[in-house]
Amino acid sequence: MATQPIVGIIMGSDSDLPIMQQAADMLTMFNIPFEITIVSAHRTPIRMVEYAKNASQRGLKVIIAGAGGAAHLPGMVAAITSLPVVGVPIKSSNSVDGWDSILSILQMPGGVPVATVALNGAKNAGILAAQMIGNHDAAVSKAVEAYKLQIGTEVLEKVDKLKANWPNQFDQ
Ligand code: RP5
Repeated sequence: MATQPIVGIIMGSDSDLPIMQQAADMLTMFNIPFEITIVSAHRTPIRMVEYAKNASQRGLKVIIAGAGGAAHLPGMVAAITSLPVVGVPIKSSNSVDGWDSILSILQMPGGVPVATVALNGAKNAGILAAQMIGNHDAAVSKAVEAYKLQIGTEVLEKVDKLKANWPNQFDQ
């Protein structure tokens, strides 16, 4: 039996998938059930409205929305649902330099927040969603804590490697 998804990952196009996959990978790592699909603000506007309207009732707790160029999907979804929306700006084929995607998602009017991560920052979107879920789920919270310790340990291992190669250039 499939587990009820609690995070919804949506993107404007299948061309966003290589980036959005990184959010899915993090949720998988934290053992959080999620769904993933394509919802386009411009090409399937009615589907977008329906998705946003029904998301909470279907049991979702967080929505991660990615889009590029004139990236209206995260903001429009946030306008409709009361769930937290994490926005992922994507440097897509129709994006001039990425700033168009960033600003379309970031510069929301007061009252309609979108938690915007870095350009192509779907990995952090997955982690941020996990942290939100972790507020009410001790196992997820522990998994996020363990992950943070692990990335710190990885840095310290790199410090040791550098130190081994440059023994006289290190004072820490
Ligand atoms: C946006 O347009 C999508 O989110 C995607 O980032 C971009 C390009 O879409 P395709 O032309 O590759 O389908 O709406």
